[in-house]
Amino acid sequence: MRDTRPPKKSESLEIRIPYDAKLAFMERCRREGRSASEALRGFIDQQIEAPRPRPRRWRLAVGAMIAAALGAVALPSLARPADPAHDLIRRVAFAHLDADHDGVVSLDEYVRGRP
Ligand SMILES: [Ca+2]
Repeated sequence: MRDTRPPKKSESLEIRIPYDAKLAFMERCRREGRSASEALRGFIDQQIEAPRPRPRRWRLAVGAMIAAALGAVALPSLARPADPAHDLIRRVAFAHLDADHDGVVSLDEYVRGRP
């Protein structure tokens, strides 16, 4: 017989983020009527289920031309697949900058949010 119950939530994950980013994230979760745990579990599930982006050939070609033109080794950084941890950090950093949580970082928010 197949067990159809959802897997037990036995593991925890601790992250360190700026205080303002935590407050902004918690406020957004509150407005959306969900807990921070629910939001983060949803994000993690999306990252696990999402197909990994494949680099397009033209990107590799452009990367190779730039690397050749500059005499640099640009190709490895252009071909690097998206990292879920970096994506989370970018989202938290964006939430930190987007003070009024409208999904857009204005010039004022950008300037105020810079260290
Ligand atoms: Ca904003």
